[in-house]
Amino acid sequence: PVKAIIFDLDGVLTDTAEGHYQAWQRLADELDVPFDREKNEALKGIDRMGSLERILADSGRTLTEAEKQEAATRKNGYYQDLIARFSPDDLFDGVRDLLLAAKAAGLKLGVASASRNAPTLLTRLGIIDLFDHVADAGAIPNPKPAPDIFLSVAKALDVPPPACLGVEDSMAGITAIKAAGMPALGIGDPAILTEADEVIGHIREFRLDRFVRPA
Ligand code: B16
Ligand code: MG
Repeated sequence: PVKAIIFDLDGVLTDTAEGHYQAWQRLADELDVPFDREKNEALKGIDRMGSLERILADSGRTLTEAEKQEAATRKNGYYQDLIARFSPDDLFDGVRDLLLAAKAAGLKLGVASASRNAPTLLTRLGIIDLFDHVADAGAIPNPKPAPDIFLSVAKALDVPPPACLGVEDSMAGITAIKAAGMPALGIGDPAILTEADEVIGHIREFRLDRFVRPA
């Protein structure tokens, strides 16, 4: 039985996946390198510098280390402008009730987001206090699709990985969850999230009673 739920943030609890896409698209246009929504799909869950490196690799364009740092910082500025006005209204439907119901059922709750903006965003969304642990993305050795971030949250929650349900919207994230030895619930398109144990279209379709025993 599931004793903890470890949530991804962007694209699972709120619609920042679109904000990340728009910020990368703007940067790519400025750098004059090809980018589109399809390429963006493979960047979901990938950390900031890893994402930039993939965009550049696809284009054959090379930047110096200093130029890369500048470009990544510029993208983050565009992204932060987009999330500056986020409030509890920006939570996806059903998220708050789901978190409260999971806590009432005695589950531990964690966040495994690759985003260095995660704590700020969770605070703006008004839900940071509902989590027992939020991963510090900057302190995780290997980024998604490596299992490290999910394993570190499981450890902090003191729950064995097989009893942690991982919830993700990205291919890299589902791979990370499975590599951590956890059941994976995908949010999105089953044709894309093929490694997930189960896929639902939206977090509002999450049925807690499927994973926990009734009290
Ligand atoms: P930042 P998640 C990920 O968050 C996003 O999916 C990904 O698009 C982004 O590049 C990454 O965070 C890093 O975010 O630039 O804010 O540090 O889906 O793991 O919650
Ligand atoms: Mg995500």
